[in-house]
Amino acid sequence: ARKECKFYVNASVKDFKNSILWHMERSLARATVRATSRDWWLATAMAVRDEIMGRFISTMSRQYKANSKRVYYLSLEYLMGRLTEDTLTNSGLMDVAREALKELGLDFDSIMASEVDMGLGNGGLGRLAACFQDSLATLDYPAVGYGILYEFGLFTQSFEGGRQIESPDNWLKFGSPWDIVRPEYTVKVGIGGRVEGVMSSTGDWSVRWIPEGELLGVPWDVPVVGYGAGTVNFLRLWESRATNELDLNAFNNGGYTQAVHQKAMSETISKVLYPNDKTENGKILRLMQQYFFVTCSLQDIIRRFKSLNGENWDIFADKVAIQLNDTHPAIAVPELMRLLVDVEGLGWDKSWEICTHVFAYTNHTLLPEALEKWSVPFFEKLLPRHLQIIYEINARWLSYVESIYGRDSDKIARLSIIEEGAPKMVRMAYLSVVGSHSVNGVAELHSQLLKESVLRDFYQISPEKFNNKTNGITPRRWLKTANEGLSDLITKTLKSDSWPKNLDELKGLEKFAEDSDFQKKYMEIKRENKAHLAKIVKDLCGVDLNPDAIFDVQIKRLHEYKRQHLNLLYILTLYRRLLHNPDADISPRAFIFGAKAAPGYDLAKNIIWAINTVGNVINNDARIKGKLKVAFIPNYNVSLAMDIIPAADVSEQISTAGKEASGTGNMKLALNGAITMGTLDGANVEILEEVGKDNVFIFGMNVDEVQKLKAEGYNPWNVYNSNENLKSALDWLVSDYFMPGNPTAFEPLRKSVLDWGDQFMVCADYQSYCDAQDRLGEVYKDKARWAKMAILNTARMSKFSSDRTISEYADDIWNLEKLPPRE
Ligand code: 26W
Repeated sequence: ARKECKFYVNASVKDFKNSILWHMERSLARATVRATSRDWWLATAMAVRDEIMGRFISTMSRQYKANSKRVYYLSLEYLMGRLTEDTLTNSGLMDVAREALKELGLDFDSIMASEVDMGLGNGGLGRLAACFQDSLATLDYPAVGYGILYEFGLFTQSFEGGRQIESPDNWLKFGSPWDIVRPEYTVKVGIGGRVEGVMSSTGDWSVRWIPEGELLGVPWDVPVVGYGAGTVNFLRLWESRATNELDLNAFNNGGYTQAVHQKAMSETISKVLYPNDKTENGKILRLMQQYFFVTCSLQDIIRRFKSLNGENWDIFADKVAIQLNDTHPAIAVPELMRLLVDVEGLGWDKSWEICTHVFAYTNHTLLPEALEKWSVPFFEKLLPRHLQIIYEINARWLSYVESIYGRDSDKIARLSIIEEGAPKMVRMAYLSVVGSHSVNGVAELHSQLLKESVLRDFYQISPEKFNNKTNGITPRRWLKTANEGLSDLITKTLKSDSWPKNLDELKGLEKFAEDSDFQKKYMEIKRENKAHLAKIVKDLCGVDLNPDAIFDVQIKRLHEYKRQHLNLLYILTLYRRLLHNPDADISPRAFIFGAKAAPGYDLAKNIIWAINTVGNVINNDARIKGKLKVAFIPNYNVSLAMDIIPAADVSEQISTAGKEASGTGNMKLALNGAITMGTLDGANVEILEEVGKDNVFIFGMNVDEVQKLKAEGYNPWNVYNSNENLKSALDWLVSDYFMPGNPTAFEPLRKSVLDWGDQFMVCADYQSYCDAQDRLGEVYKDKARWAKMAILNTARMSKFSSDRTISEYADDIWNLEKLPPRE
């Protein structure tokens, strides 16, 4: 049965236990009697690390010797979560580690819980990057993920009086056993200054950037162990440091404080992850972060290329593929041009040819406010040479446009990389499209809409660039590690343990969907997971959840387009119904939320406050006999997701159609047997295709209907005035029933869906949503039917393995070969 994993690490429990004890003494200088949970976790992590280092080194030397093409994934975010448990799963050491800790008299789960999440991302985009690293290594693709080693990850969320409070996530305070520093690969980064023309020895004029300041990028590597441990790739995360030269100069001139200040400034660059997951706020430090990690990564790529291939630039694109994770690394296009033209001395045309063969761009959002633009004056100040290069790219691009359409000034203005205005802006998405050979969206619907809306003019000129790569998730973390109970049942039922690497095997569960014995086992595991989550919720929220209630889960960033407030309106409607008739025969429900709001996003914060406040009243209302509960779990992150997802019955995916590019939580939840309550948006459309219409609840307007209603002139007041339940729910929210003495507290929420035009059509979809929720409540009463639906969801999710997604990227975009270890 271990056939698929012939490279699994072999260690005996006895050796592993000794290794933990060895590290406790030699690495941590701790007597076991005094060791804390964290010490035990650290010693365990070090013991695992020892076992995989050999694989890490042999993967690197194998890839080096083969001089194989590599893909370099450039992402400003990696939302990795905890690393130890996942590494245990993938290396095959999970059982050994469990047993070893047990023999030491320790509880595995609580020891593992001592690890702080590596939360270097906001949400979907960062988590996708993490799932992709897992699949790349599992499939034996040569790959490096480049990013920033933020000292502070996404803020920690807590609630005070139901309102969100942010505090810094000092995750690296005590270091991490998974980060390996590589000072020998430190690179220099210029900033500011001016551009100069210089005469070369052959008499040619060339241009040079004379930066005003310089700092250093120091790489930290995080090993990425593939499932089966045949391949161990790595993430290379850059930390910014001040250069010593700079310090010394200022010091000699008597400017000690100035020198220290400079140093602090340089080290600020990698200090903190920006917590906005949609609206770009145009902070110059963020542009500096983008440039910093891009130049470090490109210099590293070029160093590696040259060490193997010298100056044979003709084969650069045969050895290097670079994926741009959204526009955040788009500055890579002019930076690679600068490195090739100014530093390596290649001609413009040749350099441009290389660029467009190497780069590919993934778009993750259609929301106009999330499309990055940087002001030209910023560029002038920070990256004067890059601005010149961007102008040159644009001039050549627009003359090409003109060669197609003639002097159509409207067309030219629409296609220009530079947006006219005061100030002028650089459109990073356009720069990415022009500089890449591939542009992809992240679900079928999203890719289609990209071609029809934001990138329409570009699609008309270069249709061959455009393609779709529907997102995926790694089944190792999101099923095997997160849901052990279900994983064991699957392995026993299929009589195979290779499904984590070959998720299509799950289809084999279909024939058990109506088997009452299997249903019973499947639902028992779900119930155990719910009981486990109920404990966590009790602990974190003080709310008692009944494991027999429907666990209805909405976990994702808080955003108006995701419509957590639509969910709240249904909760209010149900609550009112129960107050009118406390004996109503409804399936008891627990609504569970997890969501962080961007610190500056006032309406999102108002929605959090409203859910907490309404929830508090409901949870303490004895009249409804515990039939309704609301829990908002604070500080939603990857680790909490791993506890919540296996316990979910219902997955809320209720964005306004056309707004959610894909979603990936929808995939994780369905894989774990939660039934989707969703709109026809993003990957929900494809989930419906896979599971069939009987195994999902679809409601609301589709994209065409949304567009049509907008065009006709949508007025939420008309819905409000004609829908008694909606009117009551919205009015109730601003009465003093929920907020005695402060009835206007949730006025912003109410206004957003009435006075301010209801941009996300909450009112328009309200009735359809309530109807679907009521239907779901009825279906849940039929236990066998529900079990069948849940099982079929698990059985039919194999399309959404990130292994499938990564194989498609490798074949269609990167032209990348696997490099497996020899048997
Ligand atoms: C500039 C500020 C900013 C920061 C992050 C703008 C946009 C972003 C991301 C693109 C937001 C994001 O995470 N998008 C999500 O990407 C997921 C992975 O493809 C998709 O599943 C989600 O639908 C999409 O919202």
